[in-house]
Amino acid sequence: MSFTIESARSIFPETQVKHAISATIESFNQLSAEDQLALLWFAYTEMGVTITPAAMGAANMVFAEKTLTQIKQMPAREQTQVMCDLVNHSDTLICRTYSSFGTNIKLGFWYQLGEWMKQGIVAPIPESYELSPQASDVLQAIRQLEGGQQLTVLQNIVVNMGYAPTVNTQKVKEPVVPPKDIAPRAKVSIESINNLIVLNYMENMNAFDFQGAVALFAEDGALQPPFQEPIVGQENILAYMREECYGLKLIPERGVSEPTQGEFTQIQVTGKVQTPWFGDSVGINLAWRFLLNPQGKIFFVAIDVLASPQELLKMGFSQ
Ligand code: EQ3
Repeated sequence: MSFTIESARSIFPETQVKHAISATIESFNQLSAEDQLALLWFAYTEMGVTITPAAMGAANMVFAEKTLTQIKQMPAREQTQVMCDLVNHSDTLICRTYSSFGTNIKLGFWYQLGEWMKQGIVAPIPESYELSPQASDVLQAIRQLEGGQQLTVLQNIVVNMGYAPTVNTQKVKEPVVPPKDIAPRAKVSIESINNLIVLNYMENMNAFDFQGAVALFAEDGALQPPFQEPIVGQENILAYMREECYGLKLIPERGVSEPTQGEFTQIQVTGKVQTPWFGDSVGINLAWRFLLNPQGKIFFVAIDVLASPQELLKMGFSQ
């Protein structure tokens, strides 16, 4: 019996616990726009992590400059309205433009607004703003998440804001960077894993050699990012990587490899990823679940954000 992308999604089922992250995002989405904005402000200022300004360079903010300047020049009430529109997914020009941005530009957009809110250039959240009891519960739930998970919640919320019409959405492309030279590529080693495809995947991703990484996939292979549907086919995976993966640092640590049905091999690796936003100060706990086909190509890889070091232990990995 062979695998389909659908059946591949359930390899190593213990990694896919019903996640505190999805539950928190679901309850966040039930709140009013004002509560959402205020809660994000409180959560963000409490988290105690600082964004490295260099990340703004990686985000290629030039695409968002016009919209940001437009917001900067608005009266305070309109600025608040724009922010509420983004949260409410209203069909406005700014919401449509925002939706066309890649993840990094969206994060940079809010980072800039946040900075301007601190400086009083953009309407701030009033210090005396009282969250509703429901919003306070969601804030409490965010506080209880581990650092990397809190960032994942923030990122997911920010990425889903705006208004995306279902047809004809023109995506703003992130810059395409040439792969680093072979020499400075760092060799990756993973405890208990010597599979070259998996090791090359990590090395190519860290060198931003996305063409090299995609060549390791089967033509109809798939990559499933956290909390998303699988992206199928080499061309789509390449477009995704060029848009979303520049600046990521993959730090795989250990893994298990086992043969499975139809001469496929399943390999689970745990480790961390660092994002350009926080440099090496924050590592997000991750698992990669690879399924290699009989030709040794990646038929499927899912990336899951892990809950906590405890969850790693539950999966049989020691810290
Ligand atoms: C202004 C303020 C504070 C208040 C206002 O009311 C509302 C908002 C939204 C505000 C602003 C909030 C801001 C500035 C939030 C910024 C959040 C940031 C920078 C979050 C960054 C998170 C990054 C994460 C979680 C990155 C995770 C990366 C992963 C999981 C990568 C996985 C991958 C691997 C490892 C692969 O092998 C393949 C590719 C893939 C990408 C899937």
